[in-house]
Amino acid sequence: MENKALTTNKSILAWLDEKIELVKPDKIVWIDGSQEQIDALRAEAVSTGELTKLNEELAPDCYLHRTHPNDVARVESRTLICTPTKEEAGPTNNWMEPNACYQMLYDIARDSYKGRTMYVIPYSMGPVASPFAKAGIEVTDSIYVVLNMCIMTRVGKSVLDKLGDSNDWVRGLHCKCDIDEEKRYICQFPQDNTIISVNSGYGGNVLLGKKCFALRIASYQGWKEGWQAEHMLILGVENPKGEVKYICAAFPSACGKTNLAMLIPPEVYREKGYKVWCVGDDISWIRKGPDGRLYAINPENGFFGVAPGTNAHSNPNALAATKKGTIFTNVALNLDTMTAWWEDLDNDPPENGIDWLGNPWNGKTSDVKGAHPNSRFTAPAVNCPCLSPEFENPNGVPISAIVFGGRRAKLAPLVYQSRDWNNGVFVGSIMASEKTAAAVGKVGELRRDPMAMLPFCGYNMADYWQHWIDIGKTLDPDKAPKIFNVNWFRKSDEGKFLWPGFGENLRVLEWILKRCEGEVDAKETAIGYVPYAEDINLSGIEDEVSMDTLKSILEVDNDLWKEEADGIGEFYAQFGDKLPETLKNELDSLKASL
Ligand code: GTP
Ligand code: SPV
Ligand code: MN
Repeated sequence: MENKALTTNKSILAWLDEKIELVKPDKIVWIDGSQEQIDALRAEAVSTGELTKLNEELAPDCYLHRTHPNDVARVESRTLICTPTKEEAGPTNNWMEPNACYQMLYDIARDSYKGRTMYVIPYSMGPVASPFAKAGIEVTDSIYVVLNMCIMTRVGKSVLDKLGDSNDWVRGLHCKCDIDEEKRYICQFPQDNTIISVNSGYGGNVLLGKKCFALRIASYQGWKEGWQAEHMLILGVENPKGEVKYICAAFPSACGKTNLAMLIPPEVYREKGYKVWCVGDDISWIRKGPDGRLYAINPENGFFGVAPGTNAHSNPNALAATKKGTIFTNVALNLDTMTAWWEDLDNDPPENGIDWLGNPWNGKTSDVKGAHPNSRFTAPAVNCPCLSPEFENPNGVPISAIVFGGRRAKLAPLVYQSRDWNNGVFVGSIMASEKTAAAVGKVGELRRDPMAMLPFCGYNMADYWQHWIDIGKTLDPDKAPKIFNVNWFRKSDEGKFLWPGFGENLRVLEWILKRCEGEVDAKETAIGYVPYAEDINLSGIEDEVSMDTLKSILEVDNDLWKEEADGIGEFYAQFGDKLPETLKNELDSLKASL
């Protein structure tokens, strides 16, 4: 199905010629995003076994894919930021000198498309017509990547038409090679607008529009251009008067963004007329609008969500989003119904199944998991029943509150508010969270993950913090979003979650929005403003959460926080002189108040 180039843009064609010369594909296919082309690619992938077609009646246009067992999550240890100097990448990124890195990658990629097809995907991050939107070209030898990109981004000729002859587009080269984990590299070259990913076929490593572009490259672009790319969901809370207020929230990978973004209000809220609208579940691009407020768009067009734990109670909207046109990666397959299954989907695992490794699997008797803990669905945003009417708004939505949060069994209270913008930047910078299956490594270990951006910041984290502080200086304090921190994951000494979470988190969002409107008082503590327990609405969950439990998870334990402050000091120390003075002062004043 070889076809003609979709553009005459010289910078694109010249770059492509070089890449063709390097990887030597048998043929070249430009992706126009048309339904006919997508159908043909699906059929081809099914014929080679790359995809398994699911039950057309129960799961129309849905497919299953299994990646190599050594290739099931992002690999942070092999993700590099290639800036001319190591200092530009900073102490929290892996770094390699760009020329040496290009040489290494070219040696790996050379001739790797022999016998394969090169797919050229022109895509836009953001609605094509949006002034926030940015174009990219991803070249890949994987149909799975093409089909995922067609869900996750806006693909096709309109992107190229908008770009015209411009050189302002992000270059992305993906080569599956042999899925050799010893030669797997995910490399960003921020100064060159370039991404090269080799020897992986998994999600965040290969859907180059997502973490590589929309966060690592875009965070760098935002720094240079005066805006921000963040690992944040965007949701709208509609009150009974029909007013909608928008919140951005940054939680580390697999810490509840998709769940919060699509939450269904508890019954007591639904009865009053509250609604929640999802604008995005993973990435926000944020900039100041003409009225001086911050506006956010979701640069993506779909959801690459964690499957395990998604069910009719925890997240019915996400589940509904996966009912058609969805690609499931590394979940279990029910051979009797030809549908996808994962842990906690329901209490009825397949007897006659195949697990994520491709082995026969009886979910009723087996004690191994059917789906990988980081198995995912790729679902079109339009499928989501609570998708915001503002989803396609080219100018984005105005942000009232920014919320940081992590997974912490102890210490961090259910919610607290920072004193002002700079104190809020401090609160984001000291985030810590227990590691999850979203990245290769030990699950459960606590680590610092500032603004949930540790794996995604395309430049020195100290410069990134200074950028946050500088953005704050441009905002009128009355118009700047208020900054909060939440923790849904406090546990009892027996290891039980103390807060019910999920839909019930709206109770905390309500307090946050009331604070933004100055409608509720708060208690000042050493770390910031904490709710009075009576101000968190427990109506309908009194049996689940006693007043004592609520008080315990709102408590600020100064002794524990003193230890924490020492840990923050150690973390900050690696940034040396680059640590913004503002953050050093914030830490000093935290220590003083403790
Ligand atoms: P990425 O897509 O990796 O960036 O992750 P995400 O932040 O969108 O994570 P997601 O919403 O998919 O959450 C993943 C995990 O968090 C699942 O195991 C959920 O069950 C769990 N989770 C989400 N919200 C809550 C909550 O409010 N309370 C508790 N206890 N668990 C939650
Ligand atoms: C994350 O890990 O934060 C994700 C999934 O959202 S991935 O696209 O693989 O990065
Ligand atoms: Mn994410």
